[in-house]
Amino acid sequence: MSVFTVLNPATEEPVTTVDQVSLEQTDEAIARAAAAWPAWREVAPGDRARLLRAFAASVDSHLEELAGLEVAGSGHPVGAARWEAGQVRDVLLYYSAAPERLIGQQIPVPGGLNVTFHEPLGVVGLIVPWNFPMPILSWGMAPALAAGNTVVAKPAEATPLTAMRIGELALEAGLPEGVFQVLPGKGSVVGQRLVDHPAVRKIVFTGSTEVGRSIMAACAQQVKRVTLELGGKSANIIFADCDLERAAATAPYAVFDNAGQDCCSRSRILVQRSVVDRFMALFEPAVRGMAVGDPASAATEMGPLISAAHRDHVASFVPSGAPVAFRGHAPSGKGFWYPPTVLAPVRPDDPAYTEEVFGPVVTVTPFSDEAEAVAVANDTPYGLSGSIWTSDVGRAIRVARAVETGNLSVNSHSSVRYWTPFGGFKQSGLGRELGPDAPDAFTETKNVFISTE
Ligand code: TAP
Repeated sequence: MSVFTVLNPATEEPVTTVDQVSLEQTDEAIARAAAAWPAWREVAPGDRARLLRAFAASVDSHLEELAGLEVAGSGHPVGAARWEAGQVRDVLLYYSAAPERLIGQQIPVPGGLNVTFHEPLGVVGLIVPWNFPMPILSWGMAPALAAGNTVVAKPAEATPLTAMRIGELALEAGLPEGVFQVLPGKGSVVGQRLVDHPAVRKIVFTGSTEVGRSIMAACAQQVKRVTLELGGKSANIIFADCDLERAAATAPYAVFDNAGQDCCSRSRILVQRSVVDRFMALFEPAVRGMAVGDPASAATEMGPLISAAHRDHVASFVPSGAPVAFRGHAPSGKGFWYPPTVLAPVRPDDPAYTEEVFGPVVTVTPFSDEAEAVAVANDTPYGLSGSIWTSDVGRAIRVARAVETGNLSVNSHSSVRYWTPFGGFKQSGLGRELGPDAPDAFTETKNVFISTE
């Protein structure tokens, strides 16, 4: 059996070791999930709702433990980690209302009527990345369970600890054996088997566009349902007529949150030319003032990167001679630290400007007018997120409609709420998660004609 050593990204010290699930064990888990499904789909809606609420309560009473695991195993600042554990509770509670609302339609037709049912799919495979181990797990798990499916989840190899604990909490809360299982292991073994196994009826994948593309191709072999949440290269568009102080003060959090390891990171700041100098003068102290350091400290705003290899990857976007306008600070010594870094002016073919860095590196690019801002924002294969700063309501709506992304905020740096739909345009993904309709994506609509003749 292979074993993975989880490292604390802030200290490089081992946290614990985790036994990796093998191919055979993956097959056994899928068989357990398939065996558990007929009984789970028959649980009365009110009882399924009660079990999900008990699961939420169990998460709630272990928030500090879960947050502590994410601080140690992923390097997330403790304030963020507490919020992430709270998100698991809240998403479970939100979707605990769904079992009693999976209602169909009745459609009068000549000679009778048709009724529709939302039928659960069966076993759902959930593949989770390392950047937000808890929230992204819950976004797939909660609506899939609520809709009457059983779930087999694979956390990222590097960050399995919170998902494994959440799997235990599900059992402690009373979810039957086999309904929700967590399999720590490699993507190439466990993840690939979930994709290839015919008993797994849907894959929910969050991760890189490259792996997402191969998963979509593999799912096509069995016409398997798939939701893809992939990469991003989002724009933070700042017009001259906005509250520039607020835009500059919040811009660091729009890109350096979670050390930039965020698919929604606004890693391209586009600023109207007439206010670029003033924006940079306001942005610089905001970046230098970010509290980067010990994730266990409540005052910390940004922690380390996930691994040494990822730090090397991020650093490769800032070679010597790169146009560094200014930088924040980062601790020296042990830990996978990288300072918040602002690049300007950047060439349009600079990889830091065109590719997803997934680290605390942002570019600043001027634009002349609204049309140019939209064209530049859309000049990317991605389309996940973005922000628009302006005091002109008409412009805010015009630009929001014109920018090809799934999730935008106006005069705010954040746009993700679990009760609103989330997902990408273009190569940022396929399908939507969250929001009131999410359970429907874990069902098939069945249409039945009933003769009255
Ligand atoms: P990936 O390398 O794509 O890994 C994501 C998950 O897929 C991991 O659990 C990984 O396992 C697994 N995996 C790898 N190869 C696989 C295969 N052949 N078959 C099945 N599963 C496989 O991404 P990452 O580096 O962890 O995450 C960063 C990326 O995720 C970024 O591009 C980011 O933008 C994106 N992301 C998107 C969103 C949304 S909601 N759109 C949210 C967060 C992150 P291992 O752990 O073994 O590698």
